[in-house]
Amino acid sequence: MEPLTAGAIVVDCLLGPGDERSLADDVLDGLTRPLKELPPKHFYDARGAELFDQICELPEYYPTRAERAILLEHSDGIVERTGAAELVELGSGTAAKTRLLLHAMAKAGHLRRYVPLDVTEAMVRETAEQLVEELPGLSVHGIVGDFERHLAHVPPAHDGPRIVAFLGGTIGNFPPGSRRRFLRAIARLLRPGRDWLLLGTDLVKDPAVIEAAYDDAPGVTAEFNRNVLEVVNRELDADFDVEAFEHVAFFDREREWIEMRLRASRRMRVRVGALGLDVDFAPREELRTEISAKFSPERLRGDLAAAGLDLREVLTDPDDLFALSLSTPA
Ligand code: SAH
Ligand code: AVI
Repeated sequence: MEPLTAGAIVVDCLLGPGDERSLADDVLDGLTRPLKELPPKHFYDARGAELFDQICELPEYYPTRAERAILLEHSDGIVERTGAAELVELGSGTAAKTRLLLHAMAKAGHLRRYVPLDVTEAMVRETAEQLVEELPGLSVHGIVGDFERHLAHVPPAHDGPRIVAFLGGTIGNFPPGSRRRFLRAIARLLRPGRDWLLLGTDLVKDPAVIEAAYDDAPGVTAEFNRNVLEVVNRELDADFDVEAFEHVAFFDREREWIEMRLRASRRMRVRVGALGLDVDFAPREELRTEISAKFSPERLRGDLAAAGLDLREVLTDPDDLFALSLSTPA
């Protein structure tokens, strides 16, 4: 176990230059299916991360504001209930909301270590540097990695209790089976009787409100969506005509998730040079780029139970838009 030195930063980089393999596999797998699909983790290059930040500021995109409101109201209570000395965060991004929790931990006098894990290296490094400046006594062990492949690299816990946080509703970006499998993998990181999962989930609500959040008037989400094609062009030497794809977002009432798709405006043949692959699009053919599941209390409880987790507390914002839940290993 590494010593905890206040102000120290360690960053493990698990995504080497050869990691475009993961994108190559996903493109080969996803673009040769009858319903073409790409996993959402490829949105987040530097431009994608910047666009996501802009999305979080949009009036239509309520999840960030609602989750922040919950943390503003309840961070002290979460820290008191859990006694957490460490915070591990999956898909940490800029840790904008996480700061509220870290400050509450510092105020309670038990903040020791923050472990952010994200695919975007610059965000992990910049966040680590800002936080050790901001919070004297904190050490940061950052991980640049894929939370689906690299959970085993989360360092062992020190003495005190720890929270594993998965915020923003990112759990909703998994399809149902993988979602439960992933929650089970998180549960294995938690020591019974000591550690907690803090999970952010967007709640089921009026479909019009959800659809507006994923199809904002200025078109930022549309640009975020199309950016994944820029990533494939750059990383895999492809020739997508990015502007020829239209942003589509619709709420699937039966599955209770929103889907983002990119619709080809005309017939197209796209060359993916690095794979020697030609991909044909029929006019109006769609490529699914993201699902974002919305949760009812039953879905939340069911998913957690299936992963061996006991739901202990659910906190919501005043408008009941979003939920933060605390769970422990069953
Ligand atoms: N937690 C932040 C950011 C959410 S955006 C918030 O609540 O605002 C989703 C974040 O998860 C991005 O920072 C993205 O880079 C990261 N991410 C997406 N897929 C990932 C994966 N497979 N492994 C690690 N990080 C991932
Ligand atoms: C990161 N994730 C939870 C966001 C979401 O709402 O599903 C990503 C996003 N997609 C479009 N807008 C934001």
